Amino acid sequence: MDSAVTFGRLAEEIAREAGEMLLAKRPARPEVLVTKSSPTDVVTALDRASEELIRDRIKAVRPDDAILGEEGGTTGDGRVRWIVDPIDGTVNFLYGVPEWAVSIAVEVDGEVIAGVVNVVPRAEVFTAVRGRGAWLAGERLSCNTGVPLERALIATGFGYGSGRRAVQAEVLRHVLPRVRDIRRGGSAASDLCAVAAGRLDGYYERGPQEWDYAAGGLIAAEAGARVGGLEGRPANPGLTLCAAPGLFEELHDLLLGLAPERDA
Ligand code: LIP
Repeated sequence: MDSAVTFGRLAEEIAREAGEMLLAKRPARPEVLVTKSSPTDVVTALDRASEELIRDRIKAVRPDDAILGEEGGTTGDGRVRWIVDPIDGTVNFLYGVPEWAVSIAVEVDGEVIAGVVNVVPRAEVFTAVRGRGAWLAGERLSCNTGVPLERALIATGFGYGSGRRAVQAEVLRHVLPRVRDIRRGGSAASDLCAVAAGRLDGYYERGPQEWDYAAGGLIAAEAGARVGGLEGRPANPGLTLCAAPGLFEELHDLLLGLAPERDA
Protein backbone atom coordinates (compact mmCIF):
# COMPACT_ATOMS: atom_id res chain seq x y z
CA MET A 1 0.00 0.00 0.00
CA ASP A 2 1.05 3.59 -0.70
CA SER A 3 2.97 4.75 2.38
CA ALA A 4 1.11 8.08 2.37
CA VAL A 5 -2.14 6.14 2.78
CA THR A 6 -0.64 4.14 5.63
CA PHE A 7 0.51 7.36 7.32
CA GLY A 8 -2.94 8.87 6.79
CA ARG A 9 -4.64 5.89 8.40
CA LEU A 10 -2.33 6.01 11.39
CA ALA A 11 -2.85 9.77 11.78
CA GLU A 12 -6.62 9.28 11.60
CA GLU A 13 -6.61 6.48 14.15
CA ILE A 14 -4.58 8.60 16.57
CA ALA A 15 -6.67 11.76 16.02
CA ARG A 16 -9.84 9.77 16.68
CA GLU A 17 -8.38 8.30 19.88
CA ALA A 18 -7.27 11.74 21.12
CA GLY A 19 -10.75 13.11 20.33
CA GLU A 20 -12.43 10.33 22.31
CA MET A 21 -10.14 10.97 25.27
CA LEU A 22 -10.86 14.72 25.16
CA LEU A 23 -14.62 14.22 25.00
CA ALA A 24 -14.53 11.73 27.86
CA LYS A 25 -12.29 13.86 30.08
CA ARG A 26 -13.45 17.41 29.29
CA PRO A 27 -14.88 18.80 32.53
CA ALA A 28 -17.90 21.14 32.35
CA ARG A 29 -15.52 24.03 32.97
CA PRO A 30 -11.91 23.21 32.03
CA GLU A 31 -9.30 25.16 33.94
CA VAL A 32 -6.48 27.17 32.47
CA LEU A 33 -3.18 25.56 33.42
CA VAL A 34 -0.79 28.21 32.14
CA THR A 35 -0.77 31.08 29.69
CA LYS A 36 1.74 31.48 26.85
CA SER A 37 2.24 34.56 24.66
CA SER A 38 -0.42 36.65 26.46
CA PRO A 39 -2.95 36.20 29.30
CA THR A 40 -5.55 35.07 26.73
CA ASP A 41 -3.26 32.48 25.09
CA VAL A 42 -4.16 29.52 27.28
CA VAL A 43 -3.15 25.91 27.79
CA THR A 44 -5.39 23.45 29.62
CA ALA A 45 -4.31 20.16 31.19
CA LEU A 46 -6.11 18.42 28.34
CA ASP A 47 -4.03 20.18 25.66
CA ARG A 48 -1.04 18.52 27.30
CA ALA A 49 -2.75 15.17 27.84
CA SER A 50 -3.89 15.10 24.21
CA GLU A 51 -0.39 15.87 22.94
CA GLU A 52 1.12 13.25 25.23
CA LEU A 53 -1.30 10.61 23.97
CA ILE A 54 -0.58 11.54 20.33
CA ARG A 55 3.20 11.52 20.89
CA ASP A 56 3.04 8.15 22.69
CA ARG A 57 1.01 6.56 19.89
CA ILE A 58 3.34 7.89 17.18
CA LYS A 59 6.47 6.83 19.05
CA ALA A 60 5.09 3.32 19.67
CA VAL A 61 5.08 2.60 15.93
CA ARG A 62 7.44 5.25 14.49
CA PRO A 63 10.14 5.78 17.13
CA ASP A 64 12.58 7.54 14.77
CA ASP A 65 10.20 10.17 13.40
CA ALA A 66 10.38 13.85 14.33
CA ILE A 67 7.36 15.37 16.03
CA LEU A 68 6.42 19.05 16.20
CA GLY A 69 3.67 19.63 18.73
CA GLU A 70 2.10 22.92 19.78
CA GLU A 71 2.76 22.25 23.44
CA GLY A 72 5.97 20.19 23.39
CA GLY A 73 7.91 21.73 20.50
CA THR A 74 10.13 19.60 18.28
CA THR A 75 11.55 16.21 19.22
CA GLY A 76 13.60 13.93 16.95
CA ASP A 77 14.94 14.74 13.51
CA GLY A 78 13.85 12.01 11.09
CA ARG A 79 12.83 12.67 7.48
CA VAL A 80 9.26 12.00 8.58
CA ARG A 81 7.83 14.77 10.73
CA TRP A 82 4.45 14.71 12.47
CA ILE A 83 2.90 18.15 12.96
CA VAL A 84 0.44 18.09 15.82
CA ASP A 85 -2.08 20.49 17.31
CA PRO A 86 -3.55 18.57 20.25
CA ILE A 87 -6.46 21.05 20.55
CA ASP A 88 -6.85 23.72 17.89
CA GLY A 89 -9.36 26.21 19.20
CA THR A 90 -8.37 25.98 22.84
CA VAL A 91 -10.42 29.04 23.79
CA ASN A 92 -13.53 27.41 22.26
CA PHE A 93 -12.65 24.23 24.19
CA LEU A 94 -12.40 26.27 27.37
CA TYR A 95 -15.79 27.92 26.88
CA GLY A 96 -17.62 24.87 25.49
CA VAL A 97 -18.03 26.39 22.02
CA PRO A 98 -18.32 23.30 19.79
CA GLU A 99 -15.59 24.33 17.37
CA TRP A 100 -12.27 22.76 18.29
CA ALA A 101 -10.21 20.07 16.67
CA VAL A 102 -7.33 17.64 16.91
CA SER A 103 -5.05 18.24 13.94
CA ILE A 104 -2.30 15.87 12.77
CA ALA A 105 -0.25 16.16 9.59
CA VAL A 106 2.54 13.91 8.30
CA GLU A 107 5.36 15.53 6.39
CA VAL A 108 8.02 13.57 4.48
CA ASP A 109 11.14 15.38 3.25
CA GLY A 110 9.45 18.73 3.81
CA GLU A 111 6.16 17.94 2.03
CA VAL A 112 2.89 17.30 3.87
CA ILE A 113 1.57 14.03 2.47
CA ALA A 114 -1.32 13.24 4.81
CA GLY A 115 -3.52 15.21 7.16
CA VAL A 116 -6.43 14.68 9.51
CA VAL A 117 -8.54 17.23 11.35
CA ASN A 118 -10.97 15.75 13.86
CA VAL A 119 -13.56 18.40 14.74
CA VAL A 120 -14.45 16.51 17.86
CA PRO A 121 -17.67 18.19 19.09
CA ARG A 122 -19.24 17.70 15.65
CA ALA A 123 -17.83 14.17 15.25
CA GLU A 124 -16.45 15.22 11.87
CA VAL A 125 -13.14 13.72 10.79
CA PHE A 126 -11.67 15.38 7.71
CA THR A 127 -8.85 13.52 5.97
CA ALA A 128 -6.60 13.95 2.97
CA VAL A 129 -3.71 12.13 1.38
CA ARG A 130 -1.68 14.06 -1.20
CA GLY A 131 -2.97 13.29 -4.69
CA ARG A 132 -5.94 11.27 -3.39
CA GLY A 133 -8.46 13.94 -2.47
CA ALA A 134 -10.01 15.25 0.72
CA TRP A 135 -12.73 13.30 2.46
CA LEU A 136 -15.40 13.60 5.12
CA ALA A 137 -17.63 10.67 6.10
CA GLY A 138 -16.99 8.83 2.84
CA GLU A 139 -17.74 11.89 0.67
CA ARG A 140 -15.07 13.48 -1.47
CA LEU A 141 -14.85 17.21 -0.77
CA SER A 142 -14.59 20.04 -3.28
CA CYS A 143 -14.35 23.70 -2.44
CA ASN A 144 -16.67 26.34 -3.89
CA THR A 145 -15.51 27.73 -7.20
CA GLY A 146 -16.42 30.78 -9.25
CA VAL A 147 -17.29 32.94 -6.24
CA PRO A 148 -16.28 36.57 -6.70
CA LEU A 149 -14.82 38.44 -3.75
CA GLU A 150 -17.96 40.50 -3.13
CA ARG A 151 -20.02 37.31 -2.66
CA ALA A 152 -17.40 35.40 -0.68
CA LEU A 153 -17.89 34.24 2.90
CA ILE A 154 -14.44 34.57 4.43
CA ALA A 155 -13.13 33.32 7.75
CA THR A 156 -10.26 34.87 9.61
CA GLY A 157 -8.65 34.65 13.02
CA PHE A 158 -6.86 36.91 15.44
CA GLY A 159 -3.60 36.55 17.33
CA TYR A 160 -3.23 36.81 21.07
CA GLY A 161 -1.12 39.99 21.25
CA SER A 162 -2.88 43.36 21.33
CA GLY A 163 -0.42 45.03 18.91
CA ARG A 164 -1.08 42.34 16.32
CA ARG A 165 -4.81 42.52 16.91
CA ALA A 166 -4.87 46.26 16.37
CA VAL A 167 -3.46 45.76 12.85
CA GLN A 168 -5.74 42.77 12.23
CA ALA A 169 -8.73 44.97 13.08
CA GLU A 170 -7.45 47.66 10.74
CA VAL A 171 -7.02 45.13 7.89
CA LEU A 172 -10.47 43.71 8.59
CA ARG A 173 -12.00 47.20 8.41
CA HIS A 174 -10.98 47.24 4.75
CA VAL A 175 -11.86 43.62 3.98
CA LEU A 176 -15.34 43.55 5.53
CA PRO A 177 -16.96 46.05 3.12
CA ARG A 178 -15.57 44.08 0.16
CA VAL A 179 -16.91 40.58 0.95
CA ARG A 180 -20.26 38.87 1.66
CA ASP A 181 -19.42 38.51 5.33
CA ILE A 182 -16.76 37.46 7.80
CA ARG A 183 -16.69 34.49 10.20
CA ARG A 184 -14.35 34.00 13.16
CA GLY A 185 -14.70 30.34 14.09
CA GLY A 186 -11.74 30.15 16.49
CA SER A 187 -9.99 27.12 14.98
CA ALA A 188 -7.83 27.63 11.91
CA ALA A 189 -7.73 23.88 11.21
CA SER A 190 -11.52 23.74 11.21
CA ASP A 191 -11.75 26.91 9.07
CA LEU A 192 -9.53 25.33 6.40
CA CYS A 193 -11.69 22.20 6.41
CA ALA A 194 -14.78 24.40 6.09
CA VAL A 195 -13.27 25.89 2.91
CA ALA A 196 -12.67 22.33 1.67
CA ALA A 197 -16.31 21.45 2.37
CA GLY A 198 -17.75 24.60 0.76
CA ARG A 199 -19.06 25.96 4.07
CA LEU A 200 -16.79 28.96 3.60
CA ASP A 201 -15.37 30.43 0.42
CA GLY A 202 -12.04 31.48 1.84
CA TYR A 203 -9.84 32.01 4.88
CA TYR A 204 -6.96 34.27 5.74
CA GLU A 205 -5.06 34.88 8.94
CA ARG A 206 -1.89 36.53 10.14
CA GLY A 207 -0.05 34.41 12.67
CA PRO A 208 -1.23 30.81 12.38
CA GLN A 209 1.49 28.30 13.15
CA GLU A 210 2.37 25.14 11.22
CA TRP A 211 0.36 22.98 13.59
CA ASP A 212 -2.71 25.14 12.88
CA TYR A 213 -2.57 24.87 9.08
CA ALA A 214 -0.48 21.82 8.05
CA ALA A 215 -3.29 19.22 8.03
CA GLY A 216 -6.15 21.60 7.18
CA GLY A 217 -4.06 23.15 4.40
CA LEU A 218 -3.59 19.78 2.70
CA ILE A 219 -7.31 19.00 3.12
CA ALA A 220 -8.27 22.34 1.51
CA ALA A 221 -5.72 21.88 -1.29
CA GLU A 222 -6.94 18.36 -2.03
CA ALA A 223 -10.46 19.81 -2.25
CA GLY A 224 -9.27 22.14 -5.01
CA ALA A 225 -8.40 25.26 -3.02
CA ARG A 226 -5.20 27.20 -3.34
CA VAL A 227 -3.33 27.53 -0.06
CA GLY A 228 -0.41 29.91 0.31
CA GLY A 229 1.09 33.08 1.62
CA LEU A 230 1.62 36.48 0.05
CA GLU A 231 3.52 36.92 -3.23
CA GLY A 232 3.89 33.24 -4.08
CA ARG A 233 5.18 32.14 -0.69
CA PRO A 234 3.85 28.91 0.81
CA ALA A 235 1.44 29.15 3.75
CA ASN A 236 3.39 30.60 6.66
CA PRO A 237 2.90 32.33 10.01
CA GLY A 238 3.29 35.75 8.34
CA LEU A 239 0.06 35.22 6.47
CA THR A 240 -1.83 32.16 5.32
CA LEU A 241 -4.70 32.37 2.89
CA CYS A 242 -6.89 29.81 1.20
CA ALA A 243 -9.64 29.91 -1.43
CA ALA A 244 -10.44 28.48 -4.84
CA PRO A 245 -8.19 29.76 -7.64
CA GLY A 246 -9.59 33.09 -8.81
CA LEU A 247 -10.94 34.09 -5.41
CA PHE A 248 -7.52 33.36 -3.94
CA GLU A 249 -5.91 35.95 -6.23
CA GLU A 250 -8.63 38.54 -5.53
CA LEU A 251 -8.27 38.09 -1.79
CA HIS A 252 -4.50 38.02 -2.08
CA ASP A 253 -4.35 41.30 -3.97
CA LEU A 254 -6.72 43.00 -1.56
CA LEU A 255 -4.69 41.84 1.43
CA LEU A 256 -1.33 42.65 -0.14
CA GLY A 257 -2.38 46.27 -0.46
CA LEU A 258 -3.24 46.33 3.24
CA ALA A 259 0.19 45.19 4.46
CA PRO A 260 -1.29 42.59 6.82
CA GLU A 261 2.08 41.21 7.93
CA ARG A 262 2.94 44.23 10.02
CA ASP A 263 2.18 44.45 13.73
CA ALA A 264 1.58 47.61 15.76
C1 LIP B 1 -5.79 29.21 17.46
C2 LIP B 1 -6.22 29.18 16.01
C3 LIP B 1 -7.19 30.32 15.80
C4 LIP B 1 -6.33 31.51 15.77
C5 LIP B 1 -5.68 31.69 17.11
C6 LIP B 1 -4.94 30.45 17.56
P1 LIP B 1 -5.01 27.49 19.34
O1 LIP B 1 -5.04 28.07 17.82
O2 LIP B 1 -6.61 28.05 15.46
O3 LIP B 1 -7.94 30.25 14.62
O4 LIP B 1 -7.04 32.63 15.36
O5 LIP B 1 -4.81 32.77 17.05
O6 LIP B 1 -3.72 30.27 16.90
O7 LIP B 1 -4.22 28.46 20.16
O8 LIP B 1 -6.40 27.36 19.81
O9 LIP B 1 -4.34 26.15 19.18
